[in-house]
Amino acid sequence: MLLLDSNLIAWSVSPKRERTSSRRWEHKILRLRRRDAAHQPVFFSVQILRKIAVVAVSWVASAWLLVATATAHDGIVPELPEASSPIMLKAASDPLTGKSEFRYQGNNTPPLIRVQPGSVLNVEYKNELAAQSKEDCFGHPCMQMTNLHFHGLHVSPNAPQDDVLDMMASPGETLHYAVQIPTQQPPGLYWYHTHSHGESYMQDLDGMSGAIVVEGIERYAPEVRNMRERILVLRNLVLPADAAERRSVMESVAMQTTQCGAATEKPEAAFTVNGTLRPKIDIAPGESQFWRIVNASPDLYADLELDSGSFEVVALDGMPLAYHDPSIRKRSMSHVLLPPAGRVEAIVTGPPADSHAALRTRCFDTGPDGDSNPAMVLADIVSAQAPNIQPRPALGGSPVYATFSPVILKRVETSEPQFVVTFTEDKQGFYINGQKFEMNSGPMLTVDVGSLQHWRVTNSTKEVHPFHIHQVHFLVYSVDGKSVNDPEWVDTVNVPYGGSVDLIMDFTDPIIRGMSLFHCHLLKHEDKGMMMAVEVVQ
Ligand SMILES: [Cu+2]
Repeated sequence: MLLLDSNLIAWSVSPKRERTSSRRWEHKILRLRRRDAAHQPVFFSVQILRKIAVVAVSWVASAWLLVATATAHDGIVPELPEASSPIMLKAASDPLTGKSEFRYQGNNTPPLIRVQPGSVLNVEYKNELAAQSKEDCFGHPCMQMTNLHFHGLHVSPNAPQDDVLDMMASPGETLHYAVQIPTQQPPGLYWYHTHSHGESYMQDLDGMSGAIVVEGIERYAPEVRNMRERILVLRNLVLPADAAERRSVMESVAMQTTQCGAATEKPEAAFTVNGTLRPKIDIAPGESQFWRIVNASPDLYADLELDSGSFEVVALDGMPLAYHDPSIRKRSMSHVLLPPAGRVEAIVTGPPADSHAALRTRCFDTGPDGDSNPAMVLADIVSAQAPNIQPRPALGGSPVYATFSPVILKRVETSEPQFVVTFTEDKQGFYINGQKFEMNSGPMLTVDVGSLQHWRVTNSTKEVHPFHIHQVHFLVYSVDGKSVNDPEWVDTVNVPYGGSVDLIMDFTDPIIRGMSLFHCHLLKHEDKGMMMAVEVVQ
């Protein structure tokens, strides 16, 4: 079981305050909607502006394509700017395209945030988005509200920590986060992204996301200390509307043009890696590198594969494989499925020089009602000189292990589910157990702190949905009623269409008390209602 420090338990907020604050949030929506109604001429001019913006965007896309193509010829994947607490991050609108973006130290590349377990992550997050959005969120101009979610961190769901219900900034407002990273936080790759219900998709698509590394994975996989580390953030490049440009982008990533899986719609996006289309990753023949990959796409699955061999996986969704079982240090995987929000951390070995290897995503079958998710190349692997690596400093202390007794796990697995999540959808929206999330929705259920629970997630639709819950990891031990060979602790899992997954939810951590949200991580579905809250109580 976990060793817990009671000093870390803080920031408890009563459910009553949550609801009051949610109402405050609704007032903000009303205020914004009224503003639209009161200023119809302004709204009209936004429509015109949007048309101008489309022309401008198309021009920018062409210009960008040239840059991207140039990148594909010369470009090694860019390294990301780094940030550590305290961090001043801004949300801003690109004046030309109207797209939302993060700004950090005057740059619009979202930084990689590094945190130490046991430290406080202070982020001042200022909403400087244009008051009137040029972007469309499901038939309305986007509301331009924003906040941050610290995906996967085992931290309090209450303000000023990982709270996406109470903490919401309108343009001009600033949020002050003070996130207490537990000393026993599994070290690994996490990520931050905005979580404003109704516009999460658009903001994430615009690139409002970034990687978080909780330091100390060397405690579980000592060999990675001496390896070159690569942080790779996958995002979408929406395919241009112009047929020739569209074809050009598709060809540049060798995108599959035949139908992939049961989905019949055309592909809508290509993957970028650290903001570039098909960059090169340099590695010396035989060199081992430590790749830490986050799928920050709002809707694409990455079924990652290397031409040159397997991934020696050390961690999934930030969770070292050894964390729950010290006997497992790493696992060799020929391909790794990352649903939107998923992460993998793996050792990759450089292929022989001039072997023309690539990092690819395979075709992923999203189901007859799903979006096209074709195979494509993410990055080329090119030969480099062996680098001179300075080993990273080792963090003091020995690794924390959270091992549950196999007898207890078996008992939970074989019990009837304590809660069943059923995903459904129709033309009006997306539902969990027949309900659509609203900001004033109370919790759908209450669970006790200290419990392990058997949850079943059933997908009654004809497309896949990735299930995610804030603040906790869960063990995926059964898919479509069949036991999984190598059960894994993750925070996001694909639920097959017409199928189900059985999970052991870990609510044992007393830090996590309050309202935890669970939702589909296809963010359009979340925005359209496929989200609910569980209240974790003492
Ligand atoms: Cu979904």
